[in-house]
Amino acid sequence: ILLENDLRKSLEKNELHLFYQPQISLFPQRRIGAEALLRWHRGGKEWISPADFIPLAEETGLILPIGEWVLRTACRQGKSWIDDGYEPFIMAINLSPRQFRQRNLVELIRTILEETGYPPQFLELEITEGMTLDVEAASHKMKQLRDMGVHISIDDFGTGYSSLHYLKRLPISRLKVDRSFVRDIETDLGDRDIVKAIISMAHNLKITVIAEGVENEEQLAFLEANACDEVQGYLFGRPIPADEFRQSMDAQN
Ligand code: G
Ligand code: G
Ligand code: MN
Ligand code: NA
Repeated sequence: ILLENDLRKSLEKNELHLFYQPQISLFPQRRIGAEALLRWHRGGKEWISPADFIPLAEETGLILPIGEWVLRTACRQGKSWIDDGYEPFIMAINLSPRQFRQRNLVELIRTILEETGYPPQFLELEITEGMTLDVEAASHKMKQLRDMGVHISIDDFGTGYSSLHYLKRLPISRLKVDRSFVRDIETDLGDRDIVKAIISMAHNLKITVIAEGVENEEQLAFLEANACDEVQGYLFGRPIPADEFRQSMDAQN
């Protein structure tokens, strides 16, 4: 109860923050995007991971105003970087199942894009596998977003109801290989085979593959050798606040 009330007030008290983590293409190696990751600075004291409050936000419906804040804040931030002369890159935003199912999602996104001036072709919505069970409804919604220029990716790929059927039917730009398959990729033959299979399947469907949770050079070498397109992980950068992210862009140029 306490947590719910606190969470409800987090928005008006400006306790929610977005951190940004770089996404890197491998051929050639360069920054092509950033994932916006939500953080709650509860009471201005402790930092709480979304893993610990998104479930509550989903249950209570608070995910809708919070999710709207995330979308607006990330697009506004992305636009300000573009206005400052940085080359545009993909801004990837996580959508929870309830958010994806919300009736006015397409209109909401259209409004936020217009309001912020953020270019739709640089927006990507990450959705997790489990939420696309109703392929018809999901497909209809994704196509409307796709028609606006917005990209859709499947997050945590491999952990949910992987179905080749929906991959083929949904307009998906990217698969994000879950970091649980990347963690032991140097030693676990099963994981190596799974990652190779995901990459070749995705490429057959003309879908780009990004591997999450890349932490060391050995993992990177395996992914490069197997033609993974892109990577994200601590090896290239942790999620950091917007001002630090900007500094990291300056350092690269
Ligand atoms: O950044 P971290 O590893 O703590 O994120 C934990 C989980 O929270 C991840 O599954 C991530 O997808 C999710 N998450 C991060 N930011 C958001 C957000 O803005 N909205 C939603 N729905 N989930 C998020
Ligand atoms: O579910 P989703 O893929 O959105 O979750 C992304 C989460 O993964 C973020 O919360 C981020 O903090 C975390 N993360 C990003 N890179 C790494 C990494 O290299 N190693 C680990 N262990 N976690 C990572
Ligand atoms: Mn994600
Ligand atoms: Na993930």
